[in-house]
Amino acid sequence: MLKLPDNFESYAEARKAGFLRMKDWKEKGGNVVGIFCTFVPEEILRAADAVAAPLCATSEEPIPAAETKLPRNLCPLIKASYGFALTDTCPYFYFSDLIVGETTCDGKRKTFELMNEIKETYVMQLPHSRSEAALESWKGEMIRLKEKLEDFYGIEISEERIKKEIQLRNRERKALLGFLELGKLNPAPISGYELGTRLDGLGFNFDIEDRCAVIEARTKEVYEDWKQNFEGKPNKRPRIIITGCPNSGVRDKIIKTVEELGADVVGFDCCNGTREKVEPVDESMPVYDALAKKYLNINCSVMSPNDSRMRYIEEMLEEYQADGVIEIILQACHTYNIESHYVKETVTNKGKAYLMIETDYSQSDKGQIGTRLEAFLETIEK
Ligand code: BJ8
Repeated sequence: MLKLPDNFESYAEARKAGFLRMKDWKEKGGNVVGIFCTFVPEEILRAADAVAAPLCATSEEPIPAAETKLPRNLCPLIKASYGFALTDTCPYFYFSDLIVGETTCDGKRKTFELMNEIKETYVMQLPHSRSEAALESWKGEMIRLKEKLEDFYGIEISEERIKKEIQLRNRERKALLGFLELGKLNPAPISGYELGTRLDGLGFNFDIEDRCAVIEARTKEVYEDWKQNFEGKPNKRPRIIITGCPNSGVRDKIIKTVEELGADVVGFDCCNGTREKVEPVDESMPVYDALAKKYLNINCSVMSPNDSRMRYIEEMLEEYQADGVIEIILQACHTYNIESHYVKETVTNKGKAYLMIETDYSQSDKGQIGTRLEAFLETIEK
C-alpha cells in the first residue's frame, strides 16, 4: 500500500474534529440541515444559510438498537444511520434543525417515516427515471425544498443567492475532481485509501473555501511528488476501480486489504467518489432548471434505466488504465445488486476483471473477503 502522509487524518478523527466546528456554528446561531444523499441539492441548503450535516453512518455500533424497530435484513447504512438517531448518539443528527431525505431506495424512503417521529424529516420526491416529465417534477421538488426552508427558518431565499452557491459548489466539485483524478496517473501517486478517506473527511469541514484550499494543496503536493519520484517508472501493481454502494463503512475491510495485497485502488465510481462531481451545475441556465438537470443525472442505481453509469464505467476503465473493477454491494441493497449484472457485463466485455462483494458493517466476513480478494488479484496478470 502506498504510504500515508505523516499528518494523515483518519475518518474518525475528521468526524470528531467536525463536532467542535458544528457546536461552534450552532452556538453562533447557525442553521444545520442533516442529509443522507448526494441527490439533495446542497446549494439550496446553503442559500438558507444552513450547513449540510452528512448523516450516512459507517459504524456497526448502533445497528442492534436500530433492529428493535427495523428489519434485520436491511442495508447497514440505513440501520446504522437510523440507530444513531434512535439512540441520540450522533452529534450531527442532534445538531440538525431539520432532516432532508429523498425517495431513493425503498429502505431509506420508509425509514424516513420512522425518523420523522424523532426529528422533522422532509422528504424530496425523487423520480426514478430521466424523462422530460421526471425532469419537470424534479424541478418542482427543487422549488418546494426552497419553500420548505423559507417556511421553516422564516427567511427568503433569492435566486441570486442560489446562483452564488452554485458557483461556489462548482468550484468545489472541480477541486475534488482534480484530487480524485490523481488516480489517472500511472504508476499511482497516492493510495485509494487516502483518496477516499480524505474526501469523506472533508464533508465534516463546513467551510467550502477552506475545503478547496486543503484539497488543492494536497493535490499539488501529490502531483509534484509523482513527477519527481514516480513518473516514467514501470508499474507492476494491478489498478482497480471501486464501484457500487457508498463504501466508507467497509473501507478498511475491502479497500485497505486490496492495497495491502499489492494492488492500487485508483478510481471510485460511487457517491464518495467522482459520481456526483463529474457534472457541474450549468451556470448559464435558470437556477431551478439547472439544479434539476444536474441532480437528475447522478448515476445512482435507483435510476431506471441507468445506462449512463455503464458508459461512465467504460470511460473510467480507459482513463484510469484500470485492470479490474470491484463492486461493493451493501447487504440488501437491491438496486445495486440487480444492476451489478450490467456492470459485470460492461467490465468483462472490455476484457477486464470483475468481482462483486456483498457485505455489511460487521467484521465477521473479513477473513473470507481477504481470501476472495487475493484470488481475484491473482487473475490479473501484469
Ligand atoms: S445517490 S448511492 S447516497 S441513494 S441506502 S441505495 S446502499 S440500500 S446510499 Fe446512496 Fe444517494 Fe444513491 Fe448515492 Fe443501497 Fe443502502 Fe439504499 Fe444506498
